[in-house]
Order: sequence, then C-alpha cells, then structure tokens
Amino acid sequence: MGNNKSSALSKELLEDLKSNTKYSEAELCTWYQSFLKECPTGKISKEQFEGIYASFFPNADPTAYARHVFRSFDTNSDGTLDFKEYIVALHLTSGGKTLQKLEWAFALYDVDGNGTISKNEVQEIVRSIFNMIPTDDQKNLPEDENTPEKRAEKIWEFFGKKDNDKISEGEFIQGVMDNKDILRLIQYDEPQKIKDKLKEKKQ
Ligand SMILES: [Ca+2]
Ligand SMILES: [Ca+2]
Repeated sequence: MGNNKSSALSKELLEDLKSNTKYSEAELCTWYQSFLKECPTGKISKEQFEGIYASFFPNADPTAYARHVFRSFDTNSDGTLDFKEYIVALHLTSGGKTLQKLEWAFALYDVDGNGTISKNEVQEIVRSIFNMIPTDDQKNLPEDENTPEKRAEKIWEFFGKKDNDKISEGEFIQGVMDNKDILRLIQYDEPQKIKDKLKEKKQ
C-alpha cells in the first residue's frame, strides 16, 4: 500500500505545498486522501465547484461568482482544480498572508487575465457578488453601495480612474492595503460560510 504512487503525494509537491502554505505534512497527506475519495480523478471540475457554492447559497445565485473564483484558482488554466490548486485555494481563503490574498483578489478581478483591471471587470465581479446577497439583505446596504453599479463606481472612484483607465496589480494591492473600506467593498461580505464548508471537507 505504501508504495502505491497513485494514492500518495509526490515528495516534490509535498515540499512545494509545505513551503507555500502553513500546513503540515501530516495535514496535507490526510487531506490528499479525502480529496481523492471525493474526487477519484484527482481533479475538481467547474461543475463540482459550482455545486459546492450552490449548496451553500440556496437563496441566491452564486454561479457567476463561483465561476470567477474557480478561474482565479485554476492557475494553469486547464479547466480543473488539482490538489495543489485546491490547497492553495484553502490557504488563501482561510488566513493566507495579506499580500498573497491581494494577489489572488487581483486575479479574481482581472477577468480576462491581461494583467490590468478595467472598469467593466470591476462591474462584472461586483455584479456576481451581488447575486450572492439575498434580496432582503441587499435592502440593508448603505445607500451609496446598494447596487452593483454604485458599488463598482465607488471602487473605481477610490482609485481616481477615468472610465477607460486601467488599474495595475501594484496600484490595486497598494490601494486596498491603504484603505480598509475598499478592502470591504471588493470582497464578498460573508466568506465565512464558504470557509466553514471548505473546512468541513478537509475532515
Ligand atoms: Ca488547473
Ligand atoms: Ca483585465
């Protein structure tokens, strides 16, 4: 059994994940076994990923957001999440370093992956975030950020951009680090639900 390569993590990948996340060798090995149990192919498909989100937001439509999150985690763009991408996702959503999280947030907002964020891309992501907020909760949002358009406008104005300007990765990270309010606006407000779900899956 111990020599069965298909069910063991390669040494290389293990070292890579140990140095890039806060997880121990024992944790990684255990999660790998449960990952394989749930995904015998060793990969999570986009549909499976969307299913996880759908099960947790029965009163909203998380499909678009789940698709964007999936894209941002699928770093080799092969349309699936392998174990490495899955672990990095876990790490980022449950307490990675701020800089890593902001690099990930940039990737999330850079929908076409061309290295800059346009106003359209901000609107696209903000709209997908709004789709996850139940209508009743949307009523409690502050007046100047209670529609996707207003919220996107607020973010765009913070960066002091004209409509056709672009935000670079450096500008984005610096801007969000300098202003907690912008950090709040670019995020989905209740990431805890997803975190809990991911944690559950680890056990
Ligand atoms: Ca992938
Ligand atoms: Ca872009």
